[in-house]
Amino acid sequence: MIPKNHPRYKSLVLRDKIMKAYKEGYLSETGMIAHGRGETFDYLFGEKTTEPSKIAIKVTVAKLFLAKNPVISINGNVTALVIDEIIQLANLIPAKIEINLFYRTKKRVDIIKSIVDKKGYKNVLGTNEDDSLYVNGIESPRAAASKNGIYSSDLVLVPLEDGDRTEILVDSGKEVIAIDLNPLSRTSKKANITIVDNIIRAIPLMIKTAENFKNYSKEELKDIIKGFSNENNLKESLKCIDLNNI
Ligand code: PTJ
Repeated sequence: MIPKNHPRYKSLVLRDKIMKAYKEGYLSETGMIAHGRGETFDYLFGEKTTEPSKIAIKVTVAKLFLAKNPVISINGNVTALVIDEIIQLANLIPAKIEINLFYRTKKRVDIIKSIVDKKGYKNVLGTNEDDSLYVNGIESPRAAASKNGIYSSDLVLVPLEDGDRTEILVDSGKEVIAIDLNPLSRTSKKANITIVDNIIRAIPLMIKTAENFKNYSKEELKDIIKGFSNENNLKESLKCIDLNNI
């Protein structure tokens, strides 16, 4: 039981969710390490959504509405921390949800599928190996994707993705949007758009933004996207790490 008056209460609650997900068998061992790395960067950003991230979120939501077949990719960490919000966002856009695991095992896929099913979302993709095709014809588990989901998508939202897979997806001509607290990661640099923020804040803000943008015309959405540069946005994100304020 975490005492509510603990100064790091929110952070401890997240750790608890990560630990429980590991014990339930759907979060990978390295998912715990990844969470720790995320925590470090979150500290450096003052545990708040920065101005560059707010811009990246607006551009992302506009792109999600403009995409023909947008897919949100989920893994162990995403399921443990924000599965309700992911389902809400997917329904709002609408976008598909695909289970896409770096350390893929049938057991982990089945547990995540049953969690998503129990939430009332019935069409989660990426659960059936036979339905998988290889992006760009690269016969590696890194390139496996479901036929009606990531394989045929024009836009993939990847909260917490590995660099190799991001590269494969970008090289196949898909628009790749990452959420990654590390602005220096290969994923952050390779993605077309990177939201440098904690998924626990980024996804709820995306939902709010989607509610605001849902009646916008295509022209209005295109205006929001104009002039965005991921390279510049990452540089601006790095400037938000102000060591003098720590
Ligand atoms: O469930 P699986 O098998 O797909 O595995 C998932 C992990 C995350 C273990 C796998 O994709 C992996 O190894 O990822 P990396 O290469 O460690 O990258 C994870 C990135 O996510 C790191 O740059 C972290 O800083 C960042 N990160 C961690 N927690 C969060 C985060 N970014 C946003 N929000 C977080 N809560």
